[in-house]
Amino acid sequence: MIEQLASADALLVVDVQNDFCRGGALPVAEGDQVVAVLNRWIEQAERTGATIVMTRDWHPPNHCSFTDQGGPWPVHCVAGTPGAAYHSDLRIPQRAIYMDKARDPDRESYSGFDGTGLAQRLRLAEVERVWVGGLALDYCVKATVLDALAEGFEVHLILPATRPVNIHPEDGHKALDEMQQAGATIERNSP
Ligand code: VGL
Ligand code: ZN
Repeated sequence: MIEQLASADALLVVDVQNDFCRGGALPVAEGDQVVAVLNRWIEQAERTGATIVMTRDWHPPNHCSFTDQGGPWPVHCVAGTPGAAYHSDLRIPQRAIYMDKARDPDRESYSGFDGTGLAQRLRLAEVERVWVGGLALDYCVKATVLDALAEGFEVHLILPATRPVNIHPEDGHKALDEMQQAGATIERNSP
């Protein structure tokens, strides 16, 4: 891991939900494996007073991203359903910014920063660096990392804490390249 998370750090836990894990509607290969890694980061953030942000993909039943609405994805993460719940082994911190996103039926939204006011909240908390993990690397994690950079944060992607959907086999690698080009640091090691 890094030296130690501190109060100027935020941990962003992106969409660790049943539908993106084994047996879910839009499963990411090895998606479950991010849980144990992220739990260790969450515990450290709780201990050190770092800001924790927990996001969920939280769609209405008629969301435009669903194939039956002409979109690219099977029905997934419908608000309030078991598939939209956090993975049952994920540590749910008492003190965190909880954020449910992509709730507008007519708009796709992959980034935790998109229309949520998250950047402002992090600035109010005097956050300078963000550490990002979760699902999926090539969609919501990538979009969140790129927006965090655009908002001026120092961004670290925790590689062992994320997995790609890989609709195309190289998508995960391309996403990493893109994030690195944009200024993110890829952390290949993690407790
Ligand atoms: C996501 C596809 C569709 C994600 C959300 O969380 O990465 N991917 N909706
Ligand atoms: Zn979605």
